Amino acid sequence: MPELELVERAKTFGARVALTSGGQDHSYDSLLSASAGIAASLLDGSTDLGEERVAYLIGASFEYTAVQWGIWRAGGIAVPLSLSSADPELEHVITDAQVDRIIVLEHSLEKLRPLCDRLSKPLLNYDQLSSEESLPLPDLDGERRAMILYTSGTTSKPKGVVSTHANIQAQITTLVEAWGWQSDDSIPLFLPLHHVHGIVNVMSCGLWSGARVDCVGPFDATEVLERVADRQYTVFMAVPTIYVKLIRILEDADEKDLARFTDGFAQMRLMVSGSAALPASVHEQWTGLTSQKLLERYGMTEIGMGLSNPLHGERRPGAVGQPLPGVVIRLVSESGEVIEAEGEPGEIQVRGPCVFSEYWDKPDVTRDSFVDGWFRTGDMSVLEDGYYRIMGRLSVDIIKSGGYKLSALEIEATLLTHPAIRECAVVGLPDHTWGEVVAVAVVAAEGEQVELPDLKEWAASRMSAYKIPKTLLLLEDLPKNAMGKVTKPVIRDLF
Ligand code: MLC
Ligand code: AMP
Repeated sequence: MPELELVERAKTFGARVALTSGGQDHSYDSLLSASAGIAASLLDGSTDLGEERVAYLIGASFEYTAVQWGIWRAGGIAVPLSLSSADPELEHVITDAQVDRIIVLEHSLEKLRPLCDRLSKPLLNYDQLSSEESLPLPDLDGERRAMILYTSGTTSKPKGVVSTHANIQAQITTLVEAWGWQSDDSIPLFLPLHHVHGIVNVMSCGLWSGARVDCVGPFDATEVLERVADRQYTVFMAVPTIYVKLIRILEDADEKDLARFTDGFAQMRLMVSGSAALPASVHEQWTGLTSQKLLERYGMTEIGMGLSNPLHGERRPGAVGQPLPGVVIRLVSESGEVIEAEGEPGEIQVRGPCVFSEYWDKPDVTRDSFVDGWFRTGDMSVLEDGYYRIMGRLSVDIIKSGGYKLSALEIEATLLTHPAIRECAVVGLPDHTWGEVVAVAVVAAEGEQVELPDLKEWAASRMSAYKIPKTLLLLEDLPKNAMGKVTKPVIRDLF
């Protein structure tokens, strides 16, 4: 019985370089043997992990991929943890997904030990995982659940998005086809590996194709630019914030460096932007500097990628193009009518093999997220001259900052545990670099003071840095509407 197609394909790429990590090239053969060793070690004599949830906190590296493939090959569900999470956020994922074991590299053991001890979860050291033994691995069909990614929504705490192997394969193959991935491609990986952008679009598409994925580490503009100047890459994928940050550096660079960097970008065959709206002005500035026309696409953890500008043909600034192969899209009006005409806005709803199977352990939320088999994205869009344009989200409580999706409700719930805060409302303010930045309006408790620097310090051990409010407004009362609900658009205008 064959293994996953991703793994079967890797066998045909053999000695080619799969990943560059820690200054070393690693072949597809070594990825296969390391992941088989990890699978055998996790199985520890059993024949199938039977969808056991195994979490791991590992940065982009050969080891990350070996662990992900090892869990998959042993029949488990991979639960990647975020390197930027604070302990309460890690605890939520570990307990919500009912994770049984957690894998880390040696240097992260101490960081996770207290939490794992408190939760009575075994913490495994990668170095001690590998087994030389070659065991028969279980048969996996496409419907087996493969991965849980946590994403914020309109519920307070992040929900686990469950994808099957068939979902992930569909998410990969649609992009390989649409964007012409080839085995001679080479791509830098500097995005976080607990979200689809880094995991599917960059890493898995690259490995599916026999290409080279260069694990750069957390985004460092200077490091990335030097590697680009070395003409190491054919494909580049990033969120809009990264393009804004790179533009700033290119504009300040001296003539010689500017030429090195822009030549490196100009010779690539494809540069993609997504995860948040790419302002048309940034699109045009990038073309002016590098002569590359960015390809903007639209996606979501629950569906992988849904809409894309074309590889060949017009890449329209401010638009996200058309449905990817195998993805079916419709727009639905507020009153539930399917919109047929151009120019009329509606909610994007999606069908297709790429659409996730369920929210982990949340059957009611899963049911409410679908209508007649269509997944409701909560994003508004309009079709104009054959291309979709994203207009924004239905909920004011969803914020996108630096490409991360944040729940205002989750941040509020944490801030409300601060003893000096009586009431608060979190909103996203438009920002050129970050897309949106988190801002909070606070009503202090009787006789208390709330100041931003103290609040930031207090929040640092409770939430990821990108969720921490960057702006604070003290109010006597939060503005409410006639129904007694906090009026966030009004609050946003007060900043
Ligand atoms: C960090 N900072 C922020 C911030 N994030 N300030 C405002 N808003 C934010 N969101 C501040 C820090 O506090 C710090 O401040 C300074 O910026 C540098 O922090 P950093 O963490 O070093 O930032 P940097 O490395 O530059 O991070 C930027 C980034 C990162 C763009 C590389 O945010 C990132 O990797 N984003 C990608 C997220 C992603 O992959 N999303 C995809 C989700 S999947 P100070 O004062 O301490 O210096 C999805 C589906 C799809 O969306 O369609 O793809
Ligand atoms: P996530 O839940 O992190 O996967 O984020 C998915 C959300 O990112 C979508 O629902 C959109 O709101 C947003 N998004 C992704 N790509 C784009 C894009 N090109 N333009 C605007 N918004 C986008």
